[in-house]
This record gives sequence, structure tokens and C-alpha cells, in this order.
Amino acid sequence: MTVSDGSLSNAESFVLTVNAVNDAPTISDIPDQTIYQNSWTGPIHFTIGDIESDASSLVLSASSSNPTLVPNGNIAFGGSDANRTVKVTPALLQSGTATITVTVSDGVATASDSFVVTVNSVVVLGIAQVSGSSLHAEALGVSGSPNMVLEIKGAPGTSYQIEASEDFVSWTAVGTFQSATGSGTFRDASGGDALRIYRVREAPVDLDLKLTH
Ligand SMILES: [Ca+2]
Ligand SMILES: [Ca+2]
Repeated sequence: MTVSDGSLSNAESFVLTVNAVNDAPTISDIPDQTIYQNSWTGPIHFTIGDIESDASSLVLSASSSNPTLVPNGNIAFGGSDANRTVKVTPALLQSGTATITVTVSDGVATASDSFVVTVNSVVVLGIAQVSGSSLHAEALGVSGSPNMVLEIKGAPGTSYQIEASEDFVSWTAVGTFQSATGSGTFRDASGGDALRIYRVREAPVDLDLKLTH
């Protein structure tokens, strides 16, 4: 910079330092989740980004507001670069709600998004398997609520007979379930308030039966 009165001049220089501004990273909204006891979410997809840093260098962390229901170690990340996933596995036999906060860091600044995981209780009596029979129950569930919904994950296209009992002795067919994917729900509209035990007959592969209402 030079200052002059027309005859004499005085020059001085200075250094102008421009500090780079670090913008905080970004994270997309992760929506709330509702699942059944003894199951898990997702993987739920979300995206992250940062103006200065490559998405692959961003670091994710997560915390649970209810570690009894969802221990921090049961929150798993997947994916790569900008496209990431989070999968939440609640502790066995626990139900309730937990707020999961996912934080992305560029090493200096952070951004977070939260989502509520609601885990509905289910009473599953046990798993019974009889080998060598074409008519065997692989899953059993018990409920005392009307309009019980059975969530069934079986083999694609296979027809399953759903039976209910109140004493483990006499079984009544309450309907059949069949879907192209093997997965879906069956609602037992005939159920009353009495304790009911359900079984699914046929020889499915990896049959998974859950109850809710
Ligand atoms: Ca940044
Ligand atoms: Ca959210």
C-alpha cells in the first residue's frame, strides 16, 4: 500500500491471510422406523456430503437414547462414499422407543440427523421343527389379542396353512397364506381375547413368524 502527498511517498506492505472456511458436512433425513420385537430395521439408506472433503473420508458415528433397547454397538453402518446405510438391531426381547442420532464429521465440523425406532412387543412362544415330515410346524407364536397379525417370511409361492389352538391339543385352520415373495402378513380376524397359539404348517425354508396387532 502506498500513501503519497505528491512529493514524498511512504510504502508499506502487509500480508493478507485468507483463512479457508470449513463448511459443515451434510446428512439427509433418516425417517422414523417401526419394527417388531426381535427383528431389525433396514438397512436404511441416507446420503452424506461435504464441500471440502471427499465423501469417502467422512466419519459416521451413532448414539442411542435408550441403550437398554438399542445398545450403541447394535447400530451398524454400511455403504460407501455419499451413499450410506444404517441398520439398527434392538436387544432381544426388548420393546419401546429409542432415538438414534447419526452424526457425520469431516474432522472439524459435524452434522446430525435423528430418527425414532419404535419396537412393538411380540410374544413368540418358541420354534418347533420336526424333520422328515411334510406337515410340520416350524414356528409358533402365542397371543391373547384379537385381530392378531402374523408376519410371515417363507418361501416364494408356497402355500402355508395357518392354524390356531387354545390348548396345544386341538388345532383349527384359520386360513392360508401364500405370496409370490414368500413374505407378508396374515390377519386372524377370528381370534378373540383368549390366549391363542399359532402354528404354520408345511415345510418352509427359513420360516419366520412374528405377531403383532
Ligand atoms: Ca467441511
Ligand atoms: Ca430424521
